[in-house]
Amino acid sequence: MDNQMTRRDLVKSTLALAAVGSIGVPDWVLPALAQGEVVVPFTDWPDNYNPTPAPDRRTFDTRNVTGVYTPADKFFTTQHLGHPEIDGATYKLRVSGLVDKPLTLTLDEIKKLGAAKMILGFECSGNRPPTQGLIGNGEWTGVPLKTVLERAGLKANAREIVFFGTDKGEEEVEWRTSKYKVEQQYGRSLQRDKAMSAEPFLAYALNGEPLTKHQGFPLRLIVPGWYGAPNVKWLSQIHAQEDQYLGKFQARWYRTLKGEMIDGEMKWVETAITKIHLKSFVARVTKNGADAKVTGVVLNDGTPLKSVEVKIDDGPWQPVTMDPQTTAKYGWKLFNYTWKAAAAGAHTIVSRATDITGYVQPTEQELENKKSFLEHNIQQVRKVMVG
Ligand SMILES: Nc1nc2c(c(=O)[nH]1)N[C@H]1C(S)=C(S)[C@@H](COP(=O)(O)O)O[C@H]1N2
Ligand SMILES: [Mo]
Repeated sequence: MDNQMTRRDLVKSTLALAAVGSIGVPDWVLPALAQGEVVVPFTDWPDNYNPTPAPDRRTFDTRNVTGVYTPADKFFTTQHLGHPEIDGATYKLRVSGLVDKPLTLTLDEIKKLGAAKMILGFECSGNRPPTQGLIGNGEWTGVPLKTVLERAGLKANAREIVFFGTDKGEEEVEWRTSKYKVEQQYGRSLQRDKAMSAEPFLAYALNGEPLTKHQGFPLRLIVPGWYGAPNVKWLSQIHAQEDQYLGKFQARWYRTLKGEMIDGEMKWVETAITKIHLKSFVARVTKNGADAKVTGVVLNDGTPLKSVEVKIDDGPWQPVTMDPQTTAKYGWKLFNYTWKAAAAGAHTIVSRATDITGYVQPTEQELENKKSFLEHNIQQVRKVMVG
């Protein structure tokens, strides 16, 4: 499957959708154990692990990873202001602000603009060891954002494109002497060039089915290769403006604080959460006879990989075998490694990925000066107990 949303693909996938509907996306299968195969437990996994810690939160049990399509009811879900219920029949997307032609589009009108498909994964920027459960991957269908923005016609001074969700919440007003709150929507923005680039799209389906309420029904923004925060769910309005958008979730939340030594002095640098930092982790280990099978996940911003390696205890780094079914540019990549003669007892397994620019997933020590927990892509040392 092609990952780029070219006009040709658009036409092709529209036709394919019309012909076969949602058929074609294989069903999810839980990892099956072969005769004699047993799961090797992780001793660093939390005893009280609960994949659904609250009605509006769900993590994906990464130990069950098997392939490309995370089913909707297993896809992680997280949001700040609860789940709005939207009626698809009366839903409208507004495109407003510095545009030649403000638009109001129904869901049907949006669907008629395109049905491009892309296999992609993303994680919440807060996703981290030991469980790494704020991650998912699937086939998304939608309309290139560019198509909608071109239709509205961005004015020359439209420098910032803001995306508002339907979800609202009270925010305390700062710089006021008495406590006071106002209700605001979840909002995120993209700079004009990024918004008009080929890849961001407005998704209305996951794995061939309409988005569920949790995933942002009926429409959400997807920015391929970026962390989850910009993927605005329950999208109700796209607003073009000249000024930078300084809403809470854009300008105050989702920041990384990292120290950099400059001329012997620590400088504190704050950066915005955008592209997914190269990450790999061991997700599952099983044993059959003497040998163990290690399965892991790699996710990044789409930069091609150079290598993925694993290390058992203090042994040498060893190359893994990449799963030939997980090759989509922005999708997660799965890997396997055969751990020969895995002896009974406690062991550690760590993986590290390197991309073609030479960037190597950092060790925990190398990320020591990153003081906030977002973008935590360390080489995760997994602890296991072989029976
Ligand atoms: N409208 C809206 N969109 C949102 C959010 C939100 O709170 N409201 N949370 C963001 C964050 S932080 C993440 S990680 C992803 C999670 O997407 P998912 O629930 O489909 O996994 O949605 C993003 N989009
Ligand atoms: Mo997130």
